[in-house]
Parts: sequence; structure tokens; C-alpha cells
Amino acid sequence: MTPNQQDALLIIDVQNDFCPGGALAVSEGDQVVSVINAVARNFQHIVLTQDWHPAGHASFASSHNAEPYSTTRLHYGEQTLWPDHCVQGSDGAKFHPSLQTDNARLIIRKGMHHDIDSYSAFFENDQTTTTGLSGYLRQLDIKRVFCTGLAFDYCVRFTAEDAVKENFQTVVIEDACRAIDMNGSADAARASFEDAGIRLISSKELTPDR
Ligand code: VGL
Ligand code: ZN
Repeated sequence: MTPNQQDALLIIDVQNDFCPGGALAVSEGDQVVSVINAVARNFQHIVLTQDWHPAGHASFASSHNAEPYSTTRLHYGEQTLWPDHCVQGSDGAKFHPSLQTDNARLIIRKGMHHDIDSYSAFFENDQTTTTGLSGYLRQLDIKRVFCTGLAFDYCVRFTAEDAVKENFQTVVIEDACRAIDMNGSADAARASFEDAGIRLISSKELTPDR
């Protein structure tokens, strides 16, 4: 499978806080970096996302005097509460230092509204507030997106599902992702991808020489 002009690589939240040692560490999160750097060489259109919360964000357990990984209701529905992470301007919010970002054309920052979390690169968790990504991709005549990054079962999952809703063909490169895997969330993501017609592939299909 060789990406063409109408394909885009989406690199979701490969940030220090989602890697080992970070505030919301995803097991083996740093291991996606070399895989993503390798597949990125095949793409002309690369978009990065960066989880980018103001201090005191509504998705932080500390803002509700609650335990991390518990849930609460926000104005748009149920929301998992996370440890403080990816605070704007912090080291935890920086991209992993080995992630090659120079060829990315766009960086979408998300989760910036104090009262709305945003897992997806397309729509915030109220499912209405847009990041502008669909318009950007359409104007570049992108037809298909390849999703990578962290976390497989949260931000990658919601991005891939929204990409389908926005009429992009959608592929997830599974070994270029790692999951938080809480209460069966990784298996739930796989089942949902199957239902939505989202293809799961291995990076080997894009980089046969590695
Ligand atoms: C993410 C939880 C909270 C992610 C971001 O990137 O998957 N998960 N914020
Ligand atoms: Zn977040």
C-alpha cells in the first residue's frame, strides 16, 4: 500500500505526558515514535495533534476533588476524569523529543476550552465544537486518513470514528498506537472499528523494507 497525494497521516498526541514517566503515561507509549517516524516518510500530508489543556481543565480529576480515572457528568454528558496532563506550555505537553515533526504541515491543538474535553482531532467531546480539521483536509483534497499515536482507545479511536463520519476513508496503523486499556477499552475500540469499516493495518504494509 503506497500513500498518494490524497492521503494524510494523522499523528495523535505523541506527547511526553502520554509516554512512560508522564502524567498520564500509556504503557509503551514511547515505542510508537520510531514506527511513526518510519511511516511518515511515505506521506506528503502530515498533521499532528497536541492535547493542550488550560490549568484547571474540566477533564482533570483535581478540578472536581475526585479520583483520577473516575467519571463525572459535564454539560455534554459523561466524562472520564484524568490526572492533570498536557497543560499548555508544560514539558509534559511537548511532543516526544524523538518524534520527527519538521514535515508536519499542521498542528491541531485540542482540549483548549476550559469546560470541554476533546479526544478527537475533528470534534470536541460535545460532538459539536469543531477543530477545523475536516475543512483543512477537504481543501487539500484528502480522501483517506491514516491514524497513529496515543492513545489507541481514546484519542485515536475518537479521531478515526469522526473521520468516517466526515466521509474520509479511514485506516488505523495498529503498531503505531498504544492503548490506555481501561475496563476493556482497547477491545471496545477494535470492535467499534470493525463496525465502522475502519481498517486496522500493520506499519509493515506501508514500510515493507523495515
Ligand atoms: C487522551 C485522555 C485524556 C489521549 C487525552 O490522547 O488519548 N486521553 N486526554
Ligand atoms: Zn487530555
